[in-house]
Amino acid sequence: MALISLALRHAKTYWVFIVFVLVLQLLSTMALLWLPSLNAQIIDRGIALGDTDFIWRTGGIMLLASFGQLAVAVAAVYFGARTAMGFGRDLRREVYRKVDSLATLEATKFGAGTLITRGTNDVQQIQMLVLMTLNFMVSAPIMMIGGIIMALREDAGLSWLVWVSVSVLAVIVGFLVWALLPLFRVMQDKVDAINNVLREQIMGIRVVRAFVREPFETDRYGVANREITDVSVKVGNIFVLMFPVIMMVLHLATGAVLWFGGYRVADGDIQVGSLTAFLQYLMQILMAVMMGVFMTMMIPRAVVCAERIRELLDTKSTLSFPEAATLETPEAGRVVFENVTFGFPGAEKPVIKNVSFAAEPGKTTAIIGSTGAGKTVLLNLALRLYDPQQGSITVDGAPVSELTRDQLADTLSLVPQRPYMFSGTIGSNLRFGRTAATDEELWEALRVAQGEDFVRERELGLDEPVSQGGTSVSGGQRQRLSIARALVSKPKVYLFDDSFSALDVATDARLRAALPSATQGATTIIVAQRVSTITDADQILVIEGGEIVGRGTHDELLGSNEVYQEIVRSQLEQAEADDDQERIAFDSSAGAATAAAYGAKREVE
Ligand code: DCP
Ligand code: MG
Repeated sequence: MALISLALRHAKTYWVFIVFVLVLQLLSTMALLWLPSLNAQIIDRGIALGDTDFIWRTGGIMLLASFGQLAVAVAAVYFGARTAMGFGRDLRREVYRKVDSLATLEATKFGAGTLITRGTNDVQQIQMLVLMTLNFMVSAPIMMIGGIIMALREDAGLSWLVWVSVSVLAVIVGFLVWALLPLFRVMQDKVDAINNVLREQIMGIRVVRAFVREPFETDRYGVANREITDVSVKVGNIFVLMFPVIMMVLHLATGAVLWFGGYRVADGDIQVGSLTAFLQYLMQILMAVMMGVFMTMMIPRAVVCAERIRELLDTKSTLSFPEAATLETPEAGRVVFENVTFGFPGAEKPVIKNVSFAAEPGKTTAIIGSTGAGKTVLLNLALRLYDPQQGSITVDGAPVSELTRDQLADTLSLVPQRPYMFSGTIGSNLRFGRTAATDEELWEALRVAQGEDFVRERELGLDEPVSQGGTSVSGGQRQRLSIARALVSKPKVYLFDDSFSALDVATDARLRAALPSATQGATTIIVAQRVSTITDADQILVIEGGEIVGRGTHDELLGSNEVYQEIVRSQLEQAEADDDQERIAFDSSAGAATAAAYGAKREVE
């Protein structure tokens, strides 16, 4: 049913083509049905009576009919193919748009592997079926019914042969198709499985190598591969049966026609020409049955694919974005969280609990907390990767849920914890948020992000190719490029998710010194691991288990907040343990304060 509804929806676009193809197929089939009877006339009238004129005339007509049929058939196939490919393209586009609109949550639920299979292989299966339908849907039934009528006109006495052979063929083939059906469903799932394993392994290849897990991963792939092989072999076995069986029925039918027909010719019931025509019609009928079978064989697989595509298309994105802008795009970028609570679907406890804060334009708001505290989730909520269950998130008073995607993208820019680069060049990646940016602007952003030097060192500079995922640059370089990318897009709100962790302390300091002039009055929210990164922030939020357990400036928190003191102390101890020398370098500005706090904490103990 999914198949029919998908097909009908798209048939609207192509109905002119479809009708045209069907008419062409009709003409072609009628020509094919006409030819054997002309042939019979040549034999029975022309040859039997020695009428050469008649032979020439009828032969000429047959020649014309053949060429006409050829031309019409070619045209039908050509337009049929165009229609089917166009249909495939539309469906692929629809799937792509859907995937694009899915919230991260739903996309993760499906998994990348199956989303890719559905958008490619599944669509292709349906596209194939559409092509076959256009080619055979009209011609097969007409050929069959027309063939039967014509055959009976030639010799009604042999009609039982038609019924017997058609029924035998239909029963056998029907049984085989019935056996194939469940296998096709399994097959498509296995294609998903193998895609998933392969994808994961390519993505995680470094880890696999590092842990020498190749044998294990190879086994995993082996299992998936064997499973798909097993199913394919089963399908293959059935196919292997199918063709000999069909051929056998065809040959038996031919033999029977000649055998029984021979007697009838000998008895003078029919003429030789009629018998020849009858044989040709029977072949056409059985061919039509075979074409029908090919189609029915494709249907089960296409139905499975259609259901899978339907399932995807029917998935309502939990996030809907307004189509047209109803609110002004925020100008200042004041981000306000009010009593925000968020939990992942199915999880017992919320990950963010009752969080309220305001991040002011021109100021830096820092978020610090242990790993798993909910810092990344908090930033993702502002970006609207998820919607909170309770509370509101606004920018300049406008709820983020009422801003269009473009407005959101113009307003907020995220430097993710794990930066991602797209295949292309350094320049194309930096222009991701604003394609119109000039080279000069890119260099300026790189300068601020402390990435200028290493890009200058590259032979091609901004045109240096970057591989998918950014694996051709180092982690720290990727992080700097990602920071530069955010700077290029010039948003009102910058969200840095632990973006300075891969930088050494000195570079970190230089970057933070350069940032304020580059971000020019924008709101900056920084998630950080190192206390030294955020000592001069206007406001620091200490977050623990999804809750804000402290807020204030560095000095305020040092005096009053135990969690913060604990973080500072542990980092200082770490630095001390590393090396006294390094402790001095730990952070020139925060060092004194940190040491003081450490002393204070010691006194308390
Ligand atoms: N979480 C989840 N499902 C996700 C993402 C996160 O269940 N798709 C959970 C795991 C964590 C909690 O949410 O317990 C908070 O995750 P965060 O990514 O927000 O944690 P942090 O960013 O604070 O940690 P880190 O400092 O390690 O980046
Ligand atoms: Mg995080």
